[in-house]
Amino acid sequence: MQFRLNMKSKTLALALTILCMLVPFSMGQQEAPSKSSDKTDKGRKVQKVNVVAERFNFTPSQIKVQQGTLLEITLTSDDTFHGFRIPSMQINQVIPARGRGSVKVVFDAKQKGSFAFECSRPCGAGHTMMRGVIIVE
Ligand SMILES: [Cu+2]
Repeated sequence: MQFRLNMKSKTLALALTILCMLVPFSMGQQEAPSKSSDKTDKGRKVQKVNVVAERFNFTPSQIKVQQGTLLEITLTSDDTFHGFRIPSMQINQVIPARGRGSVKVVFDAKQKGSFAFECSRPCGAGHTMMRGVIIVE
């Protein structure tokens, strides 16, 4: 009788030991797949900048931003209609003439590098010189 009981409790102890070893292992495995899905804009750093366009420049013409930031550019004109184009990003917006409001462009600074922008609306003799750059570092 005592021998059989001993055997049973030994088996039970062994089973418990195995279970204790398996539980943390399987819990660790369950946590792994949920990591890649947090791609919302919540928690993204946002940087706002006001840029003024006038014949024939943008002020500021150089904007620095940290990689991973959402850059919100509010554009106004100090004279006529201009344009704001970032050729590498398929961004192109009309900047309304002075007194007609502003336009907002959101630039997602995903990659490091220099991203040139330029006026996309013929505005006079110096139109082609009207450009600037966003530097993502
Ligand atoms: Cu122009």
